[in-house]
Amino acid sequence: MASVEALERRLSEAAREMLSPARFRHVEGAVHTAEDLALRYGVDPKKARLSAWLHDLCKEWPKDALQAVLTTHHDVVWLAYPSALWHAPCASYVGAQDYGIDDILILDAVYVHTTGRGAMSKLDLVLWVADYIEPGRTFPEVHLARKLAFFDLEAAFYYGIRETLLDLIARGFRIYPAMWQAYDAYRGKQNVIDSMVQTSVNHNNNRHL
Ligand code: DGI
Ligand code: FE
Ligand code: FE
Repeated sequence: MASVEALERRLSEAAREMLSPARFRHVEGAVHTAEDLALRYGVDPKKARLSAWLHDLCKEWPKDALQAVLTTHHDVVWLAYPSALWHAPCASYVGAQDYGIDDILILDAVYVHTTGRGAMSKLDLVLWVADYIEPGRTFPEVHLARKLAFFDLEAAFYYGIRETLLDLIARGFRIYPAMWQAYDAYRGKQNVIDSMVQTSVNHNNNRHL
């Protein structure tokens, strides 16, 4: 692998070229948040930054280009699921092929950054959660997710995957199997979410005493 600094420069330039300004800002936000989470949880911050620069590189590629990458790598299961998911495995293959990334932790984190999986590495969790809570995200659930993220990373991931699943199910979308596995594997974290919610409720009530 080339020097980390050179690789980071190449990836950030590629992201600037391939992505709309708004999406590029999302990626920059994810890079900073991933680094913060990595430092908090003992993950290599350089790997966190590289995986975040790479994660959405293929997000705006045309469908046929994404399909070609997946077909070349004999990874066609994705094609039966919505094309919104394809950019994640594609960015992983492109990272290896075009940018010489050979670190399996980085490539895997990028591969699973949309769906998650049953057994998430710490870097998988850092990237998934950073993508969900980076400063540009404005959906209502993001506030609790941000509180959880620096307290219990797995709980933050579980909260995010559960909210995303609920939303997708409500809209009738097909669910990629790894996402169900992620939900099952981290369900035990529900109690952390419940106590965080309870703490916030108590805190707000006490303010009015
Ligand atoms: O690329 P980003 O917008 O930063 O975020 P992302 O890669 O996490 O999510 C891309 C979209 O994919 C998002 O709208 C949620 C959706 N998604 C995640 N898992 C599944 C899914 N859509 C379907 N239909 N099925 C899934 O399993
Ligand atoms: Fe993405
Ligand atoms: Fe993203």
